[in-house]
Amino acid sequence: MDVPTATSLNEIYPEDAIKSHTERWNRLISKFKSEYGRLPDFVSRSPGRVNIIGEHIDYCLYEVLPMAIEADVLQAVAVHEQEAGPSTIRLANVHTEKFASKEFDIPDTGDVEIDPSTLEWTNYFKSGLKGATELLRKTQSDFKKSVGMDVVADGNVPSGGGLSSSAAFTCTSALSVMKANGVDKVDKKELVEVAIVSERSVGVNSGGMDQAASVFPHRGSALYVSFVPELSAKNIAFPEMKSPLVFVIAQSFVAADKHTTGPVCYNLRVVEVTLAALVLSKIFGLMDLPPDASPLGTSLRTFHDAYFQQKEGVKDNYAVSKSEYQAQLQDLVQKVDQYLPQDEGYTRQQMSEIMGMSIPDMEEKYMKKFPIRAEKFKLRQRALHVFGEAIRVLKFNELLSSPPPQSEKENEDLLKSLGELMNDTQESCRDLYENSCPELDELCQLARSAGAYGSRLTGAGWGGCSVHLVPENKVDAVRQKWIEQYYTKKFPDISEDKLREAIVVSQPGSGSCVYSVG
Ligand code: NG1
Ligand code: MG
Repeated sequence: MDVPTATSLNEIYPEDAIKSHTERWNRLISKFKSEYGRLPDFVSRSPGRVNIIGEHIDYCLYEVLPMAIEADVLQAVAVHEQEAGPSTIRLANVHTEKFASKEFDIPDTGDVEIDPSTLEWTNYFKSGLKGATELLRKTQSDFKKSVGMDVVADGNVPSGGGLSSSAAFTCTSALSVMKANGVDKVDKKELVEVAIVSERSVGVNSGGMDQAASVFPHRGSALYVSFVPELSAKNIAFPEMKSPLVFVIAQSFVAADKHTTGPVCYNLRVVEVTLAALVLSKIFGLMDLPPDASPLGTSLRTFHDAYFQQKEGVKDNYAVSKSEYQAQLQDLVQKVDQYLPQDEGYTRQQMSEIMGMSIPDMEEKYMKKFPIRAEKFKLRQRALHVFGEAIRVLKFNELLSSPPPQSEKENEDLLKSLGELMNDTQESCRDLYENSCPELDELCQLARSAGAYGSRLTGAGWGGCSVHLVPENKVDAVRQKWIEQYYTKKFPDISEDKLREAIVVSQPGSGSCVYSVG
């Protein structure tokens, strides 16, 4: 399955949005001309995403259900003639005020340095470049380094807001580099795999949901993403319904700073769930878990499959039926409840004793790439969230994939059931995974009180965005409530523009593509 080539914006955006995107694309091309004195060879694009359900479980290798949004990252690219010596990459951005132009050389080795301690927009280009280079080396034996390129980027996915501007940027960059180096047919799965690994070099041990959601989707569908036995994605068309599914995204305008150390830290959660997998596998006397594609090489999913294969004699746990799989997860929730009883968390000492691994070895293996300061690790709560959330994704997908409702009552029931699952996720994020914040809780509360079926944070949390399933005829009421009770209270000087940016009704958008210019 290759990344599609578009020849008109109609193939990318919904009809009512073509006009504003045409203006954007024109601005991008003029900026390119004024910056480099020529037309680009092509434009690559990849969208942001909103995660409908399945939070913080992608890096545990459990299925997730995001959808692409319309907002995206565009890169207009002109390819340099191949010459001896270093290749030069020139990067400019339509939003010069925020993102200053940069230029760097790719040395003869072909490898660029990325300093994850600086939060620099061009790092995300470099990470896409790095990933694409590695892939090109694998597929073309004589490939050494990328050609030079002139690039102008434009993104309208809000950054730091849980809509995955970073993955949109990394995917677009990797796509640009592959295209610039003569790969005409870029395989979607390869692109996603490259972008997942690349993004980890920028400072977060992330899972693969965002990159999959940026590349694979078809317009009008949510995406059911699986990570085992290998990465795969299934487009789930929204059912035809009298009262359709309407997802509203609301920003909290609390900047989510995932990079900070301390308890509000993405990387700490990744360490906690990895250690939970190791501790559980020791408790159940499993043989060593095979390494997997999760950020630290061991995941709850791998523990899960090993448990049922080694203890219960299941031959191939990927092949069990959906209901069996759900029952297993339910069983694991009970196991955690029983075998990981400590509410206050586990110390390094305790974990090292259970795992039979010295503290320095444990730190070297799991806490070195991104140092962790925490003293207690809440294995119980984190594992309970992960297994519970994996069940909710299964249930949500089952509801979406069942035959469309035939009566108003069925329609209403379906929306309510979907909403309840979203509400349960929010509760679990707030209480077990502790990745919500008072502002996100408040946005959810307000939406529900104005008629939303379900409300939850989306993305990493600790700020950023929330997503709400809202009856079509209540969207205005919900919006009004937020404006009165949240936005204008918290930000008395908020502008009309900012408010428009804050609340967006989102239809599922289409994934990455390349547009040939001229
Ligand atoms: P955000 O913060 O929304 O980009 C992050 C991770 C995802 C996933 C979610 C939580 C990155 C690039 N992405 O998303 O992989 O783990 O948090 O579900 O960090
Ligand atoms: Mg991100």
